[in-house]
Amino acid sequence: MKIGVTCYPTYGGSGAVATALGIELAGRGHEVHFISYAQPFRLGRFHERVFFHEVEMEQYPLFEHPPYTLALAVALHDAARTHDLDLIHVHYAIPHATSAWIAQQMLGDDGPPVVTTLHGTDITLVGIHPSFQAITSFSILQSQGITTVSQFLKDQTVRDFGVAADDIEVIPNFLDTEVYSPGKEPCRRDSLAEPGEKILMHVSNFRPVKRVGDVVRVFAGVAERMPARLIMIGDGPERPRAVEAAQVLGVEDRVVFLGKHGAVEELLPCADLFLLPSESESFGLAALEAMASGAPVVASNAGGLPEVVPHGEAGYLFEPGDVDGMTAGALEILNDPDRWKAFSAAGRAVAVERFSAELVVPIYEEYCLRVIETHRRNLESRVAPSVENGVENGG
Ligand code: GMT
Repeated sequence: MKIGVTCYPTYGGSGAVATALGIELAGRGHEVHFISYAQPFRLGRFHERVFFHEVEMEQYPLFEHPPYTLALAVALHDAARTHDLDLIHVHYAIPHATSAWIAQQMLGDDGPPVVTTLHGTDITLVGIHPSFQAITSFSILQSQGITTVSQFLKDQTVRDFGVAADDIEVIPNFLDTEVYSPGKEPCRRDSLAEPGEKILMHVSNFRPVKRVGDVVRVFAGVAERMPARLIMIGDGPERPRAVEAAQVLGVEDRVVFLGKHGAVEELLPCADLFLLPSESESFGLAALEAMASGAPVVASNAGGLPEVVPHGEAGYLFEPGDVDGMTAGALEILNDPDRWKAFSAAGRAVAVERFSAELVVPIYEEYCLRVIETHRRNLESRVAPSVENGVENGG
């Protein structure tokens, strides 16, 4: 296949998954063209059969907000024509599914089919907003293939966007379990914490939905009872709130804000516990990365997280905002070495047995091939009757 892939290139799970999938598919012999306004943050090295096309944005004094949706549509159209793409795969519906539909309209019957992978807030938060709902719903329904990263997200999409359940394939997120693995170098505990301190970790883009204030509050509860350090990885609008919470709770000397890191696999193996107390997560890729790295998880019992983190086996899930429950759960795991070992091993096993790239990438591959084939047959059957009619009429 020759696939055009569009995703958000910035720090976030949808861009991470899109990039990993593109690289994996290229490794399986497909040609992959990333099309976005910047190079995806995890597309660092050279990979055979992987190309990057930067969307050109023309500045013009009238454009207070340059129309990225249109510029992307033009870039997708150009890439489809120049590279004879078999498929356009967009990650995150807004505005990518819309741009893909516009490109398809411009290409006419020569255009490739579109697969839209829904990731989370494109459905649960931004997509549902009245200013976006109609166009999001329309654009998703125009796609020839629709996937969601969890059953939870599929149910939300069916409920709120009028998409038939049969038209949505649930394909979970995945990771390279060699890259994310316990004990991986170069993580050194002594570079992150004092000897004897437990290391708690959080990775996110610090948006309100992540409840980073709760991360700090849970940590403060733990730090009252044992020597501990919190490593905060990522950045975003709620960072000042997290800094303030650390100051108010008097733990600022034990909270380290590392900022954004593309290679979190280098840090996660040092975590004794991973915290993800989000308001909602359609999947929770960061929790999966932590589990694969051997860290037990304390997270919210929200969205798709229960599909990823087995409660009572690889971690504990509590209602969003239940800081006391999360603190008690964290202490239970950290105070009991046998439980910690069991949870760590179980999380690793879940990652390997249910979410490894070897298992999930072929599902994506097979699905994309199916969409291409169905689209081709649909086009043929649209052409065929008119040919027959022509013959009939001519006869
Ligand atoms: O939908 C978003 O909020 C953005 C997206 C991202 O790029 O970080 O996050 C979502 O997609 C990830 C990858 O599929 C999931 O692991 C996250 O759970 C999901 N975020 C939310 O649902 C809040």
